[in-house]
Parts: sequence; structure tokens; C-alpha cells
Amino acid sequence: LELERDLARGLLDGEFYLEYQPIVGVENGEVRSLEALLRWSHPKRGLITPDIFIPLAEKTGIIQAIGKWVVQQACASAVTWPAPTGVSVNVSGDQFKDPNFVTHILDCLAETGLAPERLTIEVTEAVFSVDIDLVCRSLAELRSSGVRIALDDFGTGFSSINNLRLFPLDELKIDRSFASQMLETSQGAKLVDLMHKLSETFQIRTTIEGIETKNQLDFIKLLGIGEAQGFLFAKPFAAGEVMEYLQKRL
Ligand code: G
Ligand code: G
Ligand code: NA
Ligand code: MN
Repeated sequence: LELERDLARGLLDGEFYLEYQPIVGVENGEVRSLEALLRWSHPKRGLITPDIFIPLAEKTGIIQAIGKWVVQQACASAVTWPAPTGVSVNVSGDQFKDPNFVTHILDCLAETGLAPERLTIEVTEAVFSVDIDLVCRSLAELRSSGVRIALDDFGTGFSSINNLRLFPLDELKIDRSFASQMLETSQGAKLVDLMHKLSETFQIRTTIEGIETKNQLDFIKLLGIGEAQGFLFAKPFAAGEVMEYLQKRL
């Protein structure tokens, strides 16, 4: 309860910050985008991860304000990176309930000057439990402005294949639990191949999360998966380290 009350104060006091984790092209190692991952540096409890505070922020409604801050920060940072390197922002289903959600994102793009094509909005299958029409309309509007849409943690939620048909998507992110199983059993490998083929059927780009080993990378290359993320490439790092990371890879 105390933590819930602290969220609003923490936002005002600048206790939130973003880390970034690269999403890399499997063939050429090029950094396609960096995913913004929210962190809370609590004055008494130290570092708190989003698994803990995002559900609380959703419960209290402060997620709207926090979500706006995240988009604004991410766009402001990304515009300083060399184009076409993009930024990927996680968005909670509740944020769609804000009637100004889309407008705010488009305003952030206009104000920072970031090309819409460089912003990816990541939603999880949990958005399917919000008003489907509302979510569909918002995603379509963003997409028609050039913003890319990714379905995150794919394979772990309640989504049906039909959702892939109904939702305007550009990218499917296979959940990292599948990457860790991939080379353990033949079934694990087939599952990843199947999800990639599913994504190809809908002409969606595939990213796989949680790539930790060279063997895993070699395997997804073989499958033809286009993009990957994981500790093999980099752990999430501070905003101030992004430029150095990008320069080192050129
Ligand atoms: O980075 P970490 O492993 O702690 O992330 C845990 C979860 O929190 C992930 O599922 C991630 O998508 C989510 N998350 C990270 N940053 C944000 C954010 O800014 N907004 C929302 N809604 N979720 C986030
Ligand atoms: O749910 P989402 O995919 O947004 O969660 C992102 C989180 O996953 C990041 O906070 C990061 O810490 C974690 N993560 C990213 N890459 C790896 C990886 O290769 N292995 C493991 N175990 N976790 C990872
Ligand atoms: Na994510
Ligand atoms: Mn994910």
C-alpha cells in the first residue's frame, strides 16, 4: 500500500529511469531497435523492477502518467541515436483506455522530431482482454502514422491465432521461455519454427527474445528468424551507454 502511494511521488521526484536492450538483425548484427525497460530507484527499497510496480501502477491508474513519461523519454533519447536505429516501448493494456493515448504518442513524435517508423509499440497478449475494438482502432491509427506494432511475449498469453488476423501487427516477439527450451528437446525446436512460420503467414517480422548462446543464435539463423534479443548481444544498459554501444558495433 505504501509502495502504491509512492508511485506518484516517485514519478514527480524523478525516481524512474529507462534502461535499453538492443534488438539485433540476426544476419548482419545490425541494431534495429533498443527496447526501453523501465526501472524505479526507490529511496528506501532500492531498485524495483517493473514486474513488481507495473501491476500496482495499473491498479492505481498512475500507469497512464508513467506510460506517458516513458514514451516521451524514449522518443527524446532515440532522436539522438543514428537513424534508422529505433526504439521499442512497452505499453500496458490500460493505457489504451486513455482517450488521448494515440494523440500523446503522435505529439511526442512531433515534438521530438523522431520519425514514426523509428518507434515500435510493444503490447502483450493481455491487451486482448481490454476492449478489442478500442485497441484495434488505436493500433491501426498509430500504424497508419508509421508507428510499428509488436506483439510481445508471444506464446505465453491467452491470444488466439485469430488475434494475429484481427490486429494490425508488424512484429511478433517469441517469448524467451521458448528460446531456453529450443535446443533441449526436438519439440522445443519445432515450436519455435512453428511460431516463426505462423508469423510469416501473416507477413509479420519475427523477433526471438532471450537468446543467450551462440548455438541458439546459429539455430535461429537456420530457421530464418530475422531479429533477436538477449544476453548474448547485451543485457539492458543505461541510456548514457547507448551511443557508445552503437559506435562500437559500427
Ligand atoms: O526488464 P524486466 O525484465 O525487469 O521487465 C519485466 C517486464 O516489465 C517485462 O515484461 C517488460 O515488458 C515490462 N516492462 C518494462 N518496462 C515497461 C514499461 O515501461 N511499461 C510497461 N507497461 N511494461 C514494462
Ligand atoms: O517481457 P519482456 O520481454 O519485455 O521482458 C524483457 C526482460 O527480459 C528484460 O528486462 C530483460 O532483463 C529480460 N531478458 C532480456 N534478455 C534476456 C536473456 O537473454 N535471458 C534472460 N533470462 N532474460 C532476458
Ligand atoms: Na517487452
Ligand atoms: Mn517480452
